[in-house]
Amino acid sequence: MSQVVEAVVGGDRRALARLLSSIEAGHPDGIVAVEALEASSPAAHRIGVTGPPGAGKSTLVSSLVEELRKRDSTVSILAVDPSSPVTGGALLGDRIRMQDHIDDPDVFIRSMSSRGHLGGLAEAASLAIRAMSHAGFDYVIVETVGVGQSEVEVMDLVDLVVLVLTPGWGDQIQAEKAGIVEIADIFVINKGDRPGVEDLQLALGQSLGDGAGPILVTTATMGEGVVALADAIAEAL
Ligand SMILES: Nc1nc2c(ncn2[C@@H]2O[C@H](COP(=O)(O)OP(=O)(O)OP(=O)(O)O)[C@@H](O)[C@H]2O)c(=O)[nH]1
Ligand SMILES: [Mg+2]
Repeated sequence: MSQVVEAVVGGDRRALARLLSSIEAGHPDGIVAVEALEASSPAAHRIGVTGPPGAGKSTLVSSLVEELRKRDSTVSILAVDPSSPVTGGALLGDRIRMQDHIDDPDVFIRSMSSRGHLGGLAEAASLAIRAMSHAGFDYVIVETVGVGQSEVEVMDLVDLVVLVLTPGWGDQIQAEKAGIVEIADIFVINKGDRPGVEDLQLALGQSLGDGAGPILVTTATMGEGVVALADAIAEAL
């Protein structure tokens, strides 16, 4: 086993951070290390969290991490291209929201932007997710912005997809039928403190039909509904 792999398996977070940097830079050593990691360490549960810009994904992930930590699980988070047109450079916002966990050695946070990825973001994200999945964490949470095809690509790499929507998204849901909605396992209506929750519940129920995953309501800023979300995730896994 190479020194890098040994260090990452041994829980050395700086070694993991360095490995992710070399993956981002497209260094060929990255894939070699990832393959060695996969051969030597068990896989984490991989959860994708996606949805339109500003839906409250990062806030929800932060609350979810808090709940998972209460359940003694270790978590790593990959925020893929977190700078959305609505909140504009939410990378900083993400950091602030994740601040609660910054001193926790059992929570690892990494961001990856689409800028400067010649080989494509999905490819780098894929390797990063594989590396993080075999670095000794119980969960890897991947946050992506949007409901389009590139999100579907990234969400192909996780075990379970949580789609976060907000009241007012009822009409768009009809139009998005072929996108991420089809591959989501759990639906979250966040900003449950806002009007229009019932309308979206109805629209989602109608457009999804029977056999779709649960539709939950959360208010991420208050941590409301997050216990139920963690339960639904555990059940779906
Ligand atoms: N009223 C209300 N606001 C919320 C809730 N959850 C998040 N917000 C707010 O919505 C804004 C966006 O939250 P983020 O968590 O950054 O949303 P995001 O989906 O990660 O945003 P991007 O990554 O930029 O797409 C912030 O101002 C949050 O405080 C909620 O449940 N209710
Ligand atoms: Mg975010």
